Amino acid sequence: MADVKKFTTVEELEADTTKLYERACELCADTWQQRAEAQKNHCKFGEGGICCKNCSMGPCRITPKAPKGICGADAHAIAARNYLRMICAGTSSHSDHAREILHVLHETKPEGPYIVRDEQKLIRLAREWDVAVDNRDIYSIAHEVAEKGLEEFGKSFGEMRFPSRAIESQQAIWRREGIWPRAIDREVVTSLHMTHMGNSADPEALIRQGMRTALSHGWGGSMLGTEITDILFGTPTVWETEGNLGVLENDLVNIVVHGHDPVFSEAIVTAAESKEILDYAKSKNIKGINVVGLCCTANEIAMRHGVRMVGNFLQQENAILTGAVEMMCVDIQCIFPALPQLAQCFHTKFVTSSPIARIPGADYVEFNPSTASEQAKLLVKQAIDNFEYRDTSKVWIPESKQTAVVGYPTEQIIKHLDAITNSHVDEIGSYRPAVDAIKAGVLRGAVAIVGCNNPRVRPDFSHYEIIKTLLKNDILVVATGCAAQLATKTGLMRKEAKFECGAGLRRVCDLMDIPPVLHMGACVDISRMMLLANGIARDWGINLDQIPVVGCAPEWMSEKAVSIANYVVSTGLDVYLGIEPQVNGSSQMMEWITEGTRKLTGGGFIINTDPEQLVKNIIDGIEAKRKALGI
Ligand code: BF8
Ligand code: SF4
Repeated sequence: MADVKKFTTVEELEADTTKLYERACELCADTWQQRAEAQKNHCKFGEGGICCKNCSMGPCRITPKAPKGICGADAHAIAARNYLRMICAGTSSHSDHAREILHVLHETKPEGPYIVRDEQKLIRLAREWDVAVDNRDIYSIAHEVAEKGLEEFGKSFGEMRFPSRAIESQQAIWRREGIWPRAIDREVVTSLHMTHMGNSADPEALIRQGMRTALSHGWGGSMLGTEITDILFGTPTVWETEGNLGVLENDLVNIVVHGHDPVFSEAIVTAAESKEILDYAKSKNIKGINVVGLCCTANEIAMRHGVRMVGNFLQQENAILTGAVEMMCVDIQCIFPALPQLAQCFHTKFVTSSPIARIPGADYVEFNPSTASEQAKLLVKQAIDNFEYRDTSKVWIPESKQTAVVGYPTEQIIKHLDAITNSHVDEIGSYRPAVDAIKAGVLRGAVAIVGCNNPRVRPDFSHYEIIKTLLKNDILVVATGCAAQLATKTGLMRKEAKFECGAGLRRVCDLMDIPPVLHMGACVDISRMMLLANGIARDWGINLDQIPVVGCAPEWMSEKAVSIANYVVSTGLDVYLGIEPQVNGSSQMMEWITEGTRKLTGGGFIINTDPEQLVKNIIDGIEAKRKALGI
């Protein structure tokens, strides 16, 4: 049993990964480490964003000798178009996820399998959207809200609703700059149209459309995903849980749920707890079923059920390599296509469930919300049946795990703030005590640490170093996604992590009874962070670009991250990146992403691939904002 008093260092995490990697080599399994080595001489055109294959006259690659594509597009046009396409893919991923969830809300009924769990939130949203609520059945309200939500994707006229949740000064900026999104699908389609051969070649126009598309994600698709998930499965609350590979159990049936869509993972969790399944397990002499989460699915079910988190993105193969996983069930996004083949080295069953993520070699069980319970029970039974095929000679589960306190959506943060001041609580609540703490300097500011891990840099190292340094400097951290999981598995999400903090932050943790790294959920929940920042600016009475609150994605890798970073800067907040976006083949695009957007909304990127320097940049940035406010 690991000593939970101490933190788990990145070196200790790496020792487990190395041991599992060596076992993979012995078993002839193919892993990301080998593939990253084989891919290490990355294409410079790709890195710079200056390869265009938008038509079959190309591909055209920009060099000093060939500064233009056949059509005449230069490096700036090509890099900007490629960048906008990345934003589209990111926006589409989270938004399509939300669309699926809205359809589930539309199918809710009192007898289930999916029901309305947070009626208050549903009513609040219905009122916000002018849906009648008085003397009405809750499911009838839910279905109309779902329809209204689905309209946000493709409405023919008008514009999106959630941006009007922002403070007025921010809304005015979006209006002034012409980037208030109209509808999610419309912004994505417009972007793809603009980037088709023979259309936009002006980086400014492409960047502005990127911001508008990204806003349809952050203040649209993502926010819908979060709100509707809360309505369906409950708004998260505080849970004690555990994280890292050590949550796999030697004597239990281990099921890993991996991906993002909680509609699937919730059904598996519920099935594994049902009497029918527990009786079935007993009949097979099985001691119990251990469902654990991986990637963002882990965040979703940890903060609603306390389900333990086995790891983040680059640990997905490690989980299988323990040899102790009976079944890995995946839904959508961030799933390595390498997994089915790896699973074949063991007894592990690998199940895909979504037509969005079809992977050769997997068992495909298309998940249908109307038959969710039966399907989930069948899968859990298959995992139980598979236990007897576990080859104990191939099993090695690292011991390392840490406890963590998770589940701090804005509602929970407000509750903790209210508890200290006994302040007036209206429906929205107030961040006033947090604002006062920042003004007084007890807290210097807050940083949202988000995103993936990435073999381009030492995985997890930047997250760990940056979070620890911020805490020492009295800067509160809020975290989502794989960054949140790093905090979980190292122990930084325990309340005891206050001993890593400066005196001011430690006092805040004591007063509020919180850990210094607040778990806000999955990446889709970065929308919660937007509302948090918005609430702070509102209660402070200043603009969003003035508050000492910033975002940081030290090890990002996905197109979702590109889009997220863009909606955050479009919301006026700076974003600190540890990985350079693929536009450096264009000086104009580098200027646009670092300085250009700042002139439009007040937010921009600060890029530094050295984590030690990056955290210095963050602290300097926060102190500069404080100075500008005269505090
Ligand atoms: O959406 S942090 S690796 S798991 S992309 Fe993926 Fe990145 Fe993890 Fe969640 Ni977010
Ligand atoms: Fe080349 Fe222009 Fe075609 Fe791109 S759109 S491949 S730059 S000709």
